[in-house]
Amino acid sequence: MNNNSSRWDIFCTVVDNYGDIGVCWRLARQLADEYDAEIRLWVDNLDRFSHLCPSILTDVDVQHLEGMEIRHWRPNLPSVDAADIVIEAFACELPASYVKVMAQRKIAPIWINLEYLSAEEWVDSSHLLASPHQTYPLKKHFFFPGFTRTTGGLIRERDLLSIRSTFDDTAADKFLADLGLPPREKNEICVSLFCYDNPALPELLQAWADGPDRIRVLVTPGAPARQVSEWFGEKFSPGTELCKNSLTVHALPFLSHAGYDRLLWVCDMNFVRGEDSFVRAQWAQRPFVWHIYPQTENTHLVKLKAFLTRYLHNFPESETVQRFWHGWNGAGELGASWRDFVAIWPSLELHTKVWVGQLDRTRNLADNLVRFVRGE
Ligand code: TRH
Repeated sequence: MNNNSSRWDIFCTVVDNYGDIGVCWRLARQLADEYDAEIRLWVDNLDRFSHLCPSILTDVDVQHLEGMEIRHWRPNLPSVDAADIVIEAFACELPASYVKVMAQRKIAPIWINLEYLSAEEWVDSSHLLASPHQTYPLKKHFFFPGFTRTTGGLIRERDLLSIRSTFDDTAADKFLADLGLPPREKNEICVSLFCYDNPALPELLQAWADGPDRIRVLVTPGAPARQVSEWFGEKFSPGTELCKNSLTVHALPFLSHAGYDRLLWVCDMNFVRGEDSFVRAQWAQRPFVWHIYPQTENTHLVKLKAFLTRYLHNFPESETVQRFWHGWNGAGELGASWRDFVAIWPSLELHTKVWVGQLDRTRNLADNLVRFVRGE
């Protein structure tokens, strides 16, 4: 960034799970690493943050990490000055005292509300809309991540795709060995599993166990590991391996962001969820299946459909993907659709690479934010 002195405050509340802090942490690091931004990251739940970043101290109010200042965001914010750029992640609502300080600055900060990711069409026309504050001479801008050039784009670090392209079989086997896992074998399908509690999972485990293909499933902790444990009727903690007919499952520990990326690169297919893992699965350039964050009144199914429409544009076997993804999201039978889905794996992989090539041509979220701040 030209104006190296730009100071950014990023405010993040952890609503649930890992996505809110996952996105904020990733974005903060990229802005600091690639744009020399001076970052102060405010997080209301350091315990959750420490899952993603074990070096976070959970009992201090101020700490410095990777060139950033991390603040525990408590109900009573200490008196601080306002930054040049203020990001309120996912409408988390800034403390009133902080907004007042923003208004007292000679030059008003650039105030951005970073929104959730959606592929719906209205996002393009809502991106960068502004709303004036009711009391102060401040304006909040709505910044929408997205899949087109007229949105804020997706988080993608500058070197991500080149690092991904040099990740070869040797690197993959080393990654697996470091996790205590056997190397990949040619005649088996390797799958990573990260999802919410999913009523369709037992049916899929059964299809995997009964099917003709050998399947190795690398299971992330939390809901997926719990469900796999129930299905087998066995304890399933990190390091455990369980088998049933064609199916072998391994329980993983919670990985770092870099480790989780590599997991996605190692596997032939990735089951992902929420927002951030869903985006990372795309950068992995492998077929993936999205368990979308469930919302009331099935709003999430509209978002699911919007994404599928974009992703599967011009893909001749789109119906097979639609059927499997809808079944996985409780909007249809999963039934025999696994067999059909796995049968189109080679063409879906090629299609996913083309899709990622297209996404890569849209600028990434951090870059778009910086350009917006510079007025470009
Ligand atoms: O955890 P998520 O479901 O998060 C969210 C929240 O539910 C949030 O409230 C919702 O609004 C949002 O989704 C859409 O899924 P997500 O977004 O994929 O975040 C998971 C994060 O955890 C992501 O940054 C990847 C990271 N992760 C690791 O770093 N290591 C791991 O081993 C795993 C399994 C995940």
